[in-house]
Amino acid sequence: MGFDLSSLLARRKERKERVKALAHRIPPGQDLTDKWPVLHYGGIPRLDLRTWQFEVGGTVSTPIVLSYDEFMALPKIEVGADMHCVTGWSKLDNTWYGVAFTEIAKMVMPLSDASHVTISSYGDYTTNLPLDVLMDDDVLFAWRHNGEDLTGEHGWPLRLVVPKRYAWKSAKWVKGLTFVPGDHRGFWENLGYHNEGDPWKEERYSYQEV
Ligand SMILES: Nc1nc2c(c(=O)[nH]1)N[C@H]1C(S)=C(S)[C@@H](COP(=O)(O)O)O[C@H]1N2
Ligand SMILES: [Mo]
Repeated sequence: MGFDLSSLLARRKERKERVKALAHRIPPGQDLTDKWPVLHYGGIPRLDLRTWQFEVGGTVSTPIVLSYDEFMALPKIEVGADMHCVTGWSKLDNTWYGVAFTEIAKMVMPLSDASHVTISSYGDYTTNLPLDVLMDDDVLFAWRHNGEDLTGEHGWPLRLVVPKRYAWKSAKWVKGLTFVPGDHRGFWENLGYHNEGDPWKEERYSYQEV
């Protein structure tokens, strides 16, 4: 049998129609993907749940250090969200399961001068966000995606998910948070990426910052 041109054209037409129907959910300059690409700098940290800790400090009333079991015992939520990577792919309709950022904020009680948070990962990655962005009800620390435990490459045992920002702000292998008065750029933010990273404003690179 030869090359099946008509089925190729049919598939292309189908995809074109799907993209058109979902256009309002695909930010400028982004392309729809059905796969789930793996993207990170460096290796996948090897973590042992018996020694794993989640540590929150900085300008808060009550710093905390949680073991894995303590973290898993917190109240859980489910969030449906789209994911946008600055390299150009968008993956729609992800269902995340985990602990809301607001749950952690309630435990530590940020002081009034805590305007930003630095998120740190095992393996030395960091990223930064304003506290008010993190307090959104779709921000969570997740360990399940579409009904399955995350794999190591996608951030197991725990990753941050910030749907309204480019995905480099959604740190994998989260280790802890530092509440800070004032803003301190993280790993990619220091390497030429935008400090805010709103995909709908196409805030990709630091040279766009005013
Ligand atoms: N710790 C850590 N988290 C990270 C990164 C990283 O390099 N290290 N890369 C970010 C980037 S650029 C993206 S697009 C998403 C990708 O998540 P995924 O690999 O689960 O698709 O993870 C983000 N979280
Ligand atoms: Mo990314």
